[in-house]
Amino acid sequence: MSMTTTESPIAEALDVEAIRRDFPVLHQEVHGRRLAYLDNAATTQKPVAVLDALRHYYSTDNANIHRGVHTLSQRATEEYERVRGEVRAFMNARYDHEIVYVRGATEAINLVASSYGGMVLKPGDEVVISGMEHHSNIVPWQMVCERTGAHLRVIPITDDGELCVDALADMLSERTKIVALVHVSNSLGTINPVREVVNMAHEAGAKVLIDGAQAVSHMPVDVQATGCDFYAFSGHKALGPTGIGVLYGKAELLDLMPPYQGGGDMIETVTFERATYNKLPAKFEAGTPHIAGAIGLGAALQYLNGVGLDRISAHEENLLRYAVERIAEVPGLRLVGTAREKAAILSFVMDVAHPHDIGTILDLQGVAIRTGHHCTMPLMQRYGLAATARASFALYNSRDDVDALIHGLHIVREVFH
Ligand code: C6P
Repeated sequence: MSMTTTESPIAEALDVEAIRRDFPVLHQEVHGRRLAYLDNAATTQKPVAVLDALRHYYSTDNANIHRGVHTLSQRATEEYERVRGEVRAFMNARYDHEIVYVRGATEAINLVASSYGGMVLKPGDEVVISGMEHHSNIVPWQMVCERTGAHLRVIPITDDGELCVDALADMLSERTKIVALVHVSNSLGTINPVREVVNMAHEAGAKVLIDGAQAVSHMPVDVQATGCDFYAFSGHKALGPTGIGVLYGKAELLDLMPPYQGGGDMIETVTFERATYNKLPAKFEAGTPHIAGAIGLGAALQYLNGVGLDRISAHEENLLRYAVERIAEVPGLRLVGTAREKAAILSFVMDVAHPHDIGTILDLQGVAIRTGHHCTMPLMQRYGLAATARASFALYNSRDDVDALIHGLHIVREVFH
């Protein structure tokens, strides 16, 4: 976003009040105040359509998939696979079998690090990540580097929280095998230039994984346009249930990769001597998956499509502008993360209060935010901080939520000043 005050006309078309009616959890008071839920980067709330899909599945179709000849099993299998096609369309992947169901972004990244990283990395090779990664996109790479003798290198970031693309250019070489980058930073809100990074990495012969945990449900995502090799996201941050997520991988890479886990469904034949593996995507889906979760995720993506990702993105951009403008009224408050391209996530610190105290006082005002290191400890060290307070927005947030946040922050000042 660029920080001007003009409203996008597209966003005006988004009927937030109607959207809010679809989210039952928002209609409650917390400590006697209207709930302002601003912790969407941690997890989003679920619309009735998702709750209904879960209830419907368990009430009418519940069965294990890919196994039974009976009607319920066939129905469950059909639904599970139908949603795979919906996820494919949602991300604009080429084939359904490029969509692997996983538990969430964390598992998706672990799968790629362990399977693809374990397959290609040799001593002296390099994996490149950025200075704003979530622990989920750091630790799996540390683990595979330790196993293979490869090195982990980190693209620095500017004081504003932007990726130093020039530094990346200097870093890339024939030793670089993988670049793993967050699409939208959960702590700073920075939107990274993923297409540019993919092009640069591909020129150097490296593959690229994008951690899309904070992008999906806030902006359109097109894996073919981005050109990335892998893309990871979690259902629960995109209006869907917890315990379900997606790994997109280019078919030719997934085909080459060894399985991540062994068990039922991922095999073709098994003897005590050896096993042969199933074709994609079953090769990566060992055991009974989160069938209901996949069906709930399908309902969530349908809901997002119904509202329109462009409109959601424009709405959140307007909210961010308004929030940035209003938060400047609070004395002694400093924003952490002021990149030019920024999603609706506001991290901040205050001179008078620790982030945890800010979070506690805001909670008493009905305002839910997250405080802490947000699973980005190296990033916090980069800024010399132990923690920030973070307000993160979604499609159902309105200016009333921003006003409640600002009101609460003035109370924080009164209490601690
Ligand atoms: N960030 C937050 O409050 P899982 O836990 O697998 O659903 O998502 C992990 C993850 C990966 N990448 C990014 C950029 C993320 O933001 C997250 C989760 C939450 O910021 C919980 S720490």
